[in-house]
Amino acid sequence: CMGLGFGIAGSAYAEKPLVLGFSQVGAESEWRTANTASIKDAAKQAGVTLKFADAQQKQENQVKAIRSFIAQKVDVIAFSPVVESGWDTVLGEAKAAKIPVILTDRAVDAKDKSLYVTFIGSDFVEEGRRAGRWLLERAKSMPAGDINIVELQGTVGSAPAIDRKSGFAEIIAANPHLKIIRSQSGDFTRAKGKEVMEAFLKTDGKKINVLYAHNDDMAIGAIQAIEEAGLKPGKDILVISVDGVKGAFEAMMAGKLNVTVECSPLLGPQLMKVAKQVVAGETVPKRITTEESVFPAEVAAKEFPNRKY
Ligand code: GZL
Repeated sequence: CMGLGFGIAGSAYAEKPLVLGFSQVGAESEWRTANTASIKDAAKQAGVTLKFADAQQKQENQVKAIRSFIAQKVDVIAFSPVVESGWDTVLGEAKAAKIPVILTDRAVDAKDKSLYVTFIGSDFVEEGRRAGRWLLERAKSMPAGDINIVELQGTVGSAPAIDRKSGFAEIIAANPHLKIIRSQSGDFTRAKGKEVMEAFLKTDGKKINVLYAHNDDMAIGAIQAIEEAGLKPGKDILVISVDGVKGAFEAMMAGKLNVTVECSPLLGPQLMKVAKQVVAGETVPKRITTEESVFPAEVAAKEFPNRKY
């Protein structure tokens, strides 16, 4: 009795593959490209039909993509919101269409928590605290007097930029000599990170002791600017960043970056597992936090062969 989903052995019921609509921020950094690869590979492994849209870091493109997933009646929607706010309307449309939404990587500031089923991602405030704790410790062996810090922020309004800034500031407040003298967004890209660091060097060059960059790509861009200004990154100006991408390990092995705080982009497998649980009507935790560590330059060479992104 083919087609009835049971009967002769071997005609096992072919489960209809789950259809997942994913709206990605863009392709702005090494982290992002690794995150995209993880999601696409995991979908293939899990037999999930993935509809993938790249928003080129524009919120309106993410809203359009989510609306198109709703129109296509996908089983589940997932996305990494480029900024925290402005999602309530479109998430309300997904809820009205009875399509569950999973947040990955970045959070939204929606008051109504029923607009999404769960948020899978890092604790960005803790990442900022880890960067701050490294500097607090390092400051103990630096010359007395003020330690001037310049900060390259991530995309304005994004959860990682807001949270990495606040976590870092919270920790360094313990040492009044640690002063953030300039802070500006480099939009998480190498190009912008270099451009903003050039401006910092022009106005405050010799005074700068430390750079805190919210991601490795901006740090790598800034390292080029520091070298072009005739200074030694990692020595004349300490460089602290976040993500832990291969480029950061290469910079640390070259002595140009002092520490990177890991932020794992490998969220694909967890996303597919949770998407299947959600569609199967299972309850999942409202918040799933990725486990991460900190990699100072001293361990870079040993750790590098283990890196997956
Ligand atoms: C963090 C992620 C950030 C990375 C950047 O989870 O949202 O966006 O730190 C990326 O590299 O561009």
